[in-house]
Amino acid sequence: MTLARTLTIAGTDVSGGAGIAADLKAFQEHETYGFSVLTTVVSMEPSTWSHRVSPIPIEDVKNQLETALSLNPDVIKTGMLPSEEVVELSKEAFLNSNAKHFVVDPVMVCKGDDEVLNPGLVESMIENLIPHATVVTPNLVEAGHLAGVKTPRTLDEIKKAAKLIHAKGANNVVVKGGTGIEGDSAIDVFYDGAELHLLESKKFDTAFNHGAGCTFAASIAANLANGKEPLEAVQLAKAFVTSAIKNGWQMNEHVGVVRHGAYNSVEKIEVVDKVLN
Ligand code: PXL
Repeated sequence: MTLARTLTIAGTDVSGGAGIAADLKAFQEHETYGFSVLTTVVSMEPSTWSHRVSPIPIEDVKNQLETALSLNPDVIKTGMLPSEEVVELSKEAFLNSNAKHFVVDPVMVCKGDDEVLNPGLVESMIENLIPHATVVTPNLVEAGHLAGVKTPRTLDEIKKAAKLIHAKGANNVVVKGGTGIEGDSAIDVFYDGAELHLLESKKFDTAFNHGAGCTFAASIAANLANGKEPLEAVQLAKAFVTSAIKNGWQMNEHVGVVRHGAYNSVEKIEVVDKVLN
């Protein structure tokens, strides 16, 4: 039996909530074969949890990409890319591969920090990644930067931003409104160039959602690798990440992480708990 091959080009977050750890856990939950090219190391100072971001030397990124392409990914996903050069290398990797889909999570900041990792990155992503993306998955801040507008805050502004990003060449856009819009629902907006679709879930009263964005994009990538069409891939990923957020848990006083495998495991665990207690 063969598995669909899903490659992530991303950073490592030591907590295991976001970054390549999130991607590989999500890939596994979808029964795709996950592998990775590491671009950046993100560690946190234990008492303040301020992020320290160290790019991997460019030769090592090139070497990993060479190996990864020789392993024939079916879908390539990007996460944290620390420089314009790595953005360009990621585009070339996709174009030189036989991958059918390219999922671009346009990571610009880590949660809690609002400074863009590197100012040239936004333009470089617009030029190099967006035109090739099967799906691009910005949060509200990223959507504002990619669309060239102020951070969208209302449903109308989000819809406009999705259309502007689509106009820059993405095949499909899903703007993660998440809990950022007023009301009881966490709403994401999907646009395929023809129709707008709203993806709604309940808002959960939790701060333990570190890694939600990476997990969502990785789930989309895996669903595409398993043959789903983009809209269905995104709808299934919304259910997957909603369960991961609902079951998020606190790791220390600074960070609570999503439970990447909750969609597949929690119901079973609840049933087993009931039988054993
Ligand atoms: O959630 C964005 C993100 C992506 N990738 C890595 C990260 C973070 C945020 O902390 O550390 C490696």
